[in-house]
Amino acid sequence: MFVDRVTIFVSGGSGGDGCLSFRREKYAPRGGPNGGDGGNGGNVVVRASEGYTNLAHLSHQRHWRAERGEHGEGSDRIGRGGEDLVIDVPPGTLILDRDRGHVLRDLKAPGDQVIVARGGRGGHGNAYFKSATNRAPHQVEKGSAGEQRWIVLELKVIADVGLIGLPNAGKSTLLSRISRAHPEIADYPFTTKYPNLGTVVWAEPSGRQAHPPFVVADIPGLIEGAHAGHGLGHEFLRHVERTSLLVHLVEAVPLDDSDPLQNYRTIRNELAQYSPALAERPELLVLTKMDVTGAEPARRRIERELDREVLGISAVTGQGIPQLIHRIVAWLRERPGWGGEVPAAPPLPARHNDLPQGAGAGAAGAAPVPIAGWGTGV
Ligand SMILES: Nc1nc2c(ncn2[C@@H]2O[C@H](COP(=O)(O)OP(=O)(O)OP(=O)(O)O)[C@@H](O)[C@H]2O)c(=O)[nH]1
Ligand SMILES: [Mg+2]
Repeated sequence: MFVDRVTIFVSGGSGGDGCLSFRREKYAPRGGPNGGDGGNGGNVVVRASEGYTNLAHLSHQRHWRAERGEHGEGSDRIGRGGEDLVIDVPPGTLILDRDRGHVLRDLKAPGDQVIVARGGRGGHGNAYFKSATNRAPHQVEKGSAGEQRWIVLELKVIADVGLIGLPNAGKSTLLSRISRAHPEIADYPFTTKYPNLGTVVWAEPSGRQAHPPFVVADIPGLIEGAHAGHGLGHEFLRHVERTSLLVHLVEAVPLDDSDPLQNYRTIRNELAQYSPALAERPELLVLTKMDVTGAEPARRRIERELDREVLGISAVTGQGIPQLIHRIVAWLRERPGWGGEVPAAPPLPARHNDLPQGAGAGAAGAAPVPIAGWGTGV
């Protein structure tokens, strides 16, 4: 099960009560006050941790309460503080206050953490209230209650590149070719039901790594009306909100005879309706399944009509995939804090029959041809 949004109730542990006590010793009949303070209650802490990919482990428990502080005791013994309760979540989880609606923290990197409910303070025991004028105080404090609130945990995966497109465009297939991710792939719409992440590491034939790894997110296919909740797409569009580059995959020769250019525009329209900021994100336009007859003329036509670069790939033959990764790396490298070298662009095959053996029209399902020099996804 993949869960990317949960609402939970968190409460800090209450503080322990202060103690009312007087020293009673054989030779000190009127011993002074010695009631200790109560311990502080534990905090509820949410922490980003690498071992988690979604929030499913939180979906079965609504209430999360940290340990209470122990009460103070006689002989000036202070109550033990309550332990913090730590809730682990995947990096990329936003923590919101449900009722006030504001973001408490965006836990981006592993180890980031935030206290979502503070424990209550321990109350003072009567020893604390002793003074020159009041040598035998009977005053004690109760521990205060811990903070309580409803919080919403919302995962927005952290990836450099987001794959978008209609169902069946070939998004998951591409991810499986360039990384070690194993998304489900099939020729029916909405095969992908939740986001998959894959790490891409490009290695030259010499084994030299030409750029830092980058993370690609594959989300369920979008359809017309996705921004209004149709299909699965809307729910998952937020998972590409944090990416810095969109790779928009369009089937070159759609099985249902639809027009690829129109299909492209449908998704662009959905993006704009969902979020203008997302619609302005840089985008590479890539036609898929270039091994199918008629794909290259379709690519050229769209390139002409849109007057922009349109890449073409085939996950079956490997055609165009090195060039696509080269373009992604070149783009990411422009971003501050991302310092990889751009690998030399592999040459484009001049003609279709330059493709490796086994490539052919409509070869869906055929064993993919290895892509020379491209390796090691994670
Ligand atoms: N001929 C050919 N078929 C391909 C290629 N890439 C993917 N396919 C086929 O297209 C179908 C859909 O591929 P997926 O990768 O599942 O498509 P998707 O975009 O992830 O689809 P959803 O998860 O439903 O949104 C599968 O049957 C793939 O085998 C390609 O390059 N050439
Ligand atoms: Mg898929």
